[in-house]
Amino acid sequence: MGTKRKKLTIGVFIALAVTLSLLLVFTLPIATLQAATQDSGYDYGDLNRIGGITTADRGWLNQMILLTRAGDPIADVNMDGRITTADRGLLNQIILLTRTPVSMWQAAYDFSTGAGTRHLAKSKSLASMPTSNFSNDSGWTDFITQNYSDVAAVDAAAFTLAGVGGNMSAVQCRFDIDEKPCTANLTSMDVQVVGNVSTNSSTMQYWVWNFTSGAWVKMGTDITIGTTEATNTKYSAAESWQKTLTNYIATDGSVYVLVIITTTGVDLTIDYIKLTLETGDTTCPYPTPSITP
Ligand SMILES: [Ca+2]
Ligand SMILES: [Ca+2]
Repeated sequence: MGTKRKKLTIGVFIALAVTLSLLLVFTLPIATLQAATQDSGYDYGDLNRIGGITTADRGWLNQMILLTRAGDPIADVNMDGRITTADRGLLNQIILLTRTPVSMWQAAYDFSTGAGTRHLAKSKSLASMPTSNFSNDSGWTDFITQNYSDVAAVDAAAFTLAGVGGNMSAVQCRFDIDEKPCTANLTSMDVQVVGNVSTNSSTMQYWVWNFTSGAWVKMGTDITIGTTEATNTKYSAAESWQKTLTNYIATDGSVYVLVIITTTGVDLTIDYIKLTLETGDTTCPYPTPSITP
């Protein structure tokens, strides 16, 4: 009887171990994957994101057209990569139920899964605006494992580049994206930095490398940043870039983003940094996220 019970116990133990192993095998890779394109849960035109598209959304769209409300890629109802009165025409049709809204899909890239061969971040104190991305520029310091962890999430850990008198503090990232095959159908590219600096009323700028012109292109207007941590996001759809994102996404899926504090001699602290893409193309999303190389 004692042997039987022992066998039973061993059997239960083995079953538990197998179940746990299977759980680990199937859950761990997902948890460590870079985010792939996912349904945002909202349609283009649902500006206030409360589900359903009504005249309240049109009120917000009018404010975005008049630039009295910050632009948002969800307002790009006709998915042409910018926010204009043309979007209002389509929004009216959706409100009148003569047009079916389109789901907005999103892919977010950050360093929550660490770095990759092409998925990298570097920092530098700049004497002047760089004329190339870091693959053709010297003096950039590679992030170490701890630095990637620092900028991986909004939390107590953050990366700080100490200011150097007369120089601009900068961080440059190369994100490795999966959406290259449907670049033509991306409606927006968004850069978000959660961070702060050592001197109030400093100026921060976001730039994205244009592979066609071989130059950095500024995303949006200057951002005023201070010593209190804040979230600052810029959207290409709010900047009239239109659907020219193919200029900013290399054949291998690389996107270079440059964050600069143009006020000199200032410490730059980044708690979190993220690149997000939006699309209405349901063939664009990758059902199975691929591991960032
Ligand atoms: Ca539009
Ligand atoms: Ca952090």
